Amino acid sequence: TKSPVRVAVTGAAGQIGYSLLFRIASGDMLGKDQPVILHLLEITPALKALNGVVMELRDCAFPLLADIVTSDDPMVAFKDVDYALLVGAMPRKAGMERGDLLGANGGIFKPQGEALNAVASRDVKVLVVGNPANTNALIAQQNAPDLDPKQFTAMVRLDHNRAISQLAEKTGKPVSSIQNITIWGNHSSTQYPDLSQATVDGQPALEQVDREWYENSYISTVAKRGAAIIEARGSSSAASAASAAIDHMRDWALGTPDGQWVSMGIPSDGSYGVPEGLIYGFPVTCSGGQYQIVQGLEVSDFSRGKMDATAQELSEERDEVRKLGLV
Ligand code: NAX
Repeated sequence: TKSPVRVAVTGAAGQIGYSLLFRIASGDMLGKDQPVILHLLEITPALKALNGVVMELRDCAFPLLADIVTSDDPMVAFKDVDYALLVGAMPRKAGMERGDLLGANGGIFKPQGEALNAVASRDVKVLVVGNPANTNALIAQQNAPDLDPKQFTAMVRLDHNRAISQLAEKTGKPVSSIQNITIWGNHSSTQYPDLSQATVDGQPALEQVDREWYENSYISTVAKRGAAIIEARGSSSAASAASAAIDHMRDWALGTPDGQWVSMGIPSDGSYGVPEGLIYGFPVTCSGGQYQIVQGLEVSDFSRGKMDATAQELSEERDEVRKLGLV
């Protein structure tokens, strides 16, 4: 049997945590043969609620759950962790400007980046879920100079999965028949869900839906799905966000299926004209615990415009956190 790996989750007493932890502990993320030790980080006032979650985790008697560590100190919670899912963040409150939001999150992701740098496994794989996810990932990364920048990623997988499900619904085909959708850019309303390479049952998706629907309905439905969930459910997406985080980490750690790609927010290496260093959604394949950008895809003028707009937003966010001295 394999020896346990250490998985940190921040914001562990929150809504996403309540779904995510049980899936990690049951083996959905790293495989049904991989024992895990959960390292759960919360702010001090939430430790009591976190203890309740820990009681439930123990009550599941998951065979793969080897141990649980809880703390309100990232230096304790991140000690020797192999994976870190940074979920806890400061939500945007009414009247908050982008600068205020980025500043508040800097107060979380700067010390967490420093703690990962100091105490995590040298091979730690980091996924930032907490919004604004791409720029929070950049802040953590820039404060962890001893780790490889490529170890820091942001979640656009929920958008990717939403894009699959919307196309499946439109074409009346199962989600399993759909391949090679890309979410380019920021996990925000400027994201670009791109169907130009997508296939349904092996046939080009854009030959099966009309262009007008794609440009004027599909893209905004995917980008605004989070708001639609809040409107319907009265709280933000949690189980689907947790499921996407599981998918992101599983594919990164265990690999993507042959001939298929997924979308991950990763540091740009300049591919597709995206400014280097931005944490930007790209099409990637994974194997051996590494991700690679899918190269050589044709980019239409329509795509170029959308890809540049979302890069522009991320550049502005980066300028803002530079001004705040966070990166
Ligand atoms: P909740 O408010 O239910 O939970 C957040 C938890 O984080 C709370 O328990 C809070 O005490 C904790 N927390 C706050 N600061 C912390 C810190 N410094 N260290 C450790 N824990 C801390 O939010 P939830 O619904 O779970 O969402 C979490 C984050 O995910 C939010 O920022 C949200 O915007 C973001 N999302 C990102 C998505 C994505 O696709 N990238 C989609 C879902 C979600 O909206």
